[in-house]
Amino acid sequence: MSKTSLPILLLILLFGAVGCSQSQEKAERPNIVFIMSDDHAYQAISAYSDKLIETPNIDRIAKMGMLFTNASVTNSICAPSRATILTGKHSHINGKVDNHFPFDTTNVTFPQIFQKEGYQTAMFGKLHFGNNPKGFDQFKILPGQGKYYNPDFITKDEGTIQVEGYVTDIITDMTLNWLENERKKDDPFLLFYLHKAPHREWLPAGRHVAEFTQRTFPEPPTLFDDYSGRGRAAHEAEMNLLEDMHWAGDSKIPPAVMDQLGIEPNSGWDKAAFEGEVGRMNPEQRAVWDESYNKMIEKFKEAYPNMTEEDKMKWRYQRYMQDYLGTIKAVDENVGRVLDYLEANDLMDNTIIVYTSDQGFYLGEHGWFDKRFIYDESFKTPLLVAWPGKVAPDSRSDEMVQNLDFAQTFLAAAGIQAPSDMQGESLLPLLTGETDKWTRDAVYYHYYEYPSVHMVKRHYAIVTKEYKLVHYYFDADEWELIDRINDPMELKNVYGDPAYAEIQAELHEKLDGLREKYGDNSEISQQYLNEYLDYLQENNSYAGGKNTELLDKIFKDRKISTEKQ
Ligand code: SGN
Ligand code: CA
Repeated sequence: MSKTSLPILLLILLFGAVGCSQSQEKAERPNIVFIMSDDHAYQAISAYSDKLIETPNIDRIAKMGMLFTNASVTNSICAPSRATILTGKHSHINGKVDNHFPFDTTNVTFPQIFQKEGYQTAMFGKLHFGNNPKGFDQFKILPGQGKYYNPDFITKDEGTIQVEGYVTDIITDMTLNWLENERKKDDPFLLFYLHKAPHREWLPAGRHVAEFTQRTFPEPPTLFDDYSGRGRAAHEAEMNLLEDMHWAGDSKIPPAVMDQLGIEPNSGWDKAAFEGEVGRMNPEQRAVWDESYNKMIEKFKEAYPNMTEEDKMKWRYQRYMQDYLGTIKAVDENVGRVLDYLEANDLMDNTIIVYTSDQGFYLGEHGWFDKRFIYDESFKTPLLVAWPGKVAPDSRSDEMVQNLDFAQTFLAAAGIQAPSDMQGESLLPLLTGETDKWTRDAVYYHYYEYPSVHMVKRHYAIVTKEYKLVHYYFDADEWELIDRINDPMELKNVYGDPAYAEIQAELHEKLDGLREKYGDNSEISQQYLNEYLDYLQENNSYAGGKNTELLDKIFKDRKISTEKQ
C-alpha cells in the first residue's frame, strides 16, 4: 500500500462507517404494533388463565416475549384510558377524566412526535375521543362506541363509510391492507390496531354463535356477593348481572319475548339496545344468528316461569359469558392473522408487538359486569409485549406497570427523547432484564365518571403490591383499605381496624406524596366535578340508571331532572 493511499483509505473507512452506522441506526428503529381491545379482561386470556377460554394467538405474544401480571390503568374507563396512553399523563393533567367531553387536542400525543421523527403512523378501529386523532398519516375509526355488524367508519380521506361485515374482521382487513399496500416498506411504522370487541352489547361473529350459545362456563366464587364488608360505593353501583344487565340488549331476549313472559326491562334503553345492534344485521347475517339464538330463546321461554332469583342469576352469567367470550374468539383469530402477516413478511425481528385492553372487566366477580372500580378485575389490564431479540421469550414481570408508561416506553425504544412533562416511566429496563433499574413501589388511580351509567362513585387511591387505600369522595366520604395478600378477592374493608393502624398511616402519607408528585389535589377534583354537574344541568339529564332517589339527593339544589331524555 502506498503512503498516500492510507489516509484516503481511512477516510473511506470512516465515511463508510458513518454512513453504515446511520443507515443501521435507521434500520434499527423498531416498528410498533399496538393492539388494544375494549374491555378485554385478563381472566379471558389463556396466557393468564385458561378457565374460561383458549386464546392461542394472543398467547403467542407472551410466548415470544413478556407477560405482565400486575399491569393496571390510572382510570378504568375507555376514553380516559386512551388519553392517558396517548399523552403519558394522568387524567387530571390531560383533561380527559371521563367519557363525556371531547379530548383536548392541544395535548401533545406520542404519535405526533413519532410522525415528526419520520415514522409512518396509522390507526384502525375504536378511539372514542369525540374527535379525530392527530399525528396519523392514515386512520379509519369507529364513531363513538361503534357497531358490531356492518359498522360505520370515520376515515381520513373518504368521510364516513359503512362497511358490510363483522367489525373485528373489518378492522383487521383495514390493518392488513395498510401493512401490505399503503405503507412505504423502508420506513419504520407505528400502527394502532384497536378492537371494539369485547365491548357491550357483546355480539359474536356468525361463525361463532353456534358453538358459544351452547357452552357452559365455571362461575366465579363471588357471583352472589352481597357487598357486606364494603361501603356505599359497592352497594350503590349498578353493575349487577341480575339487577342491571339488559334482558334484550345484553342477554338477547327479543323485546316481544320479554313482553310475552312479562319481563320488565332493566332500563329505559334495554329494548332499544337490542334493536340498535341485532337490528342492524342483513338478512343473511340475521339468519345465521337466529338459527342459534332461537334455540336458546325457546329453552329460556320454557324455563323462565319456574326460575328462582338464583337460577336467573346463574342463567344471566352463562348468557353473558357465551356472548362476551364469543366476541373474543374473533379477536384472537384476527390477532393471529396479523401475527402471521408479520412473520411471513420478515417483520418480526424488528417489531414491538403489544397486546392490551383499555381496562379490565368484571366477568361475574362480585356479581358484576362493567369496570370503573379499583378492584383488581377492572383496575388491572392485560399486557403482553413481544420484541424478538430484545425481550426474552416466555418471560414474565410482576411489577406494577401502567398504561401511563406506554408513551415513554415506545419513545425510549425508538431512541426519541420524551417530553419532560410526561408522567410515566419507560418499561425498557423491565423488558430487557435490567430489573434493578425499576424502583416504583406504588401507583396512583383516580376515577371520575359519577353520577353516570353504572353509578360507580368518584374515587382516588394508592395501590402497592400489598394494599389498596381508596377514598370515595362524592357523594360519600368513605375510605377503604384492602389487604391484597390476605384478602385477594377484596371482600373486606379493613380501614379503621386497629391491626392495620400503622400501615394505614403509612399509606395515607404515601398517597399524599403521590398526589403531590403527580399534581393532583381536591381543588382540581372539585373543578372537574362542578364542570360535569354543570354539563348535566345544562342538558337537563344524566346518563344514569335506576337509582333516581340517589340522584334526586345529588341534584336537588341544582334542579337537574333525573328523567332520562
Ligand atoms: C355504554 C355502555 C356501558 C359502558 C359505557 C362506557 N352501555 O354506555 O355499559 O360502561 O358505554 O364504556 S351500552 O348499553 O350503551 O352498551 S366504555 O368502554 O366506552 O368506557
Ligand atoms: Ca373500555
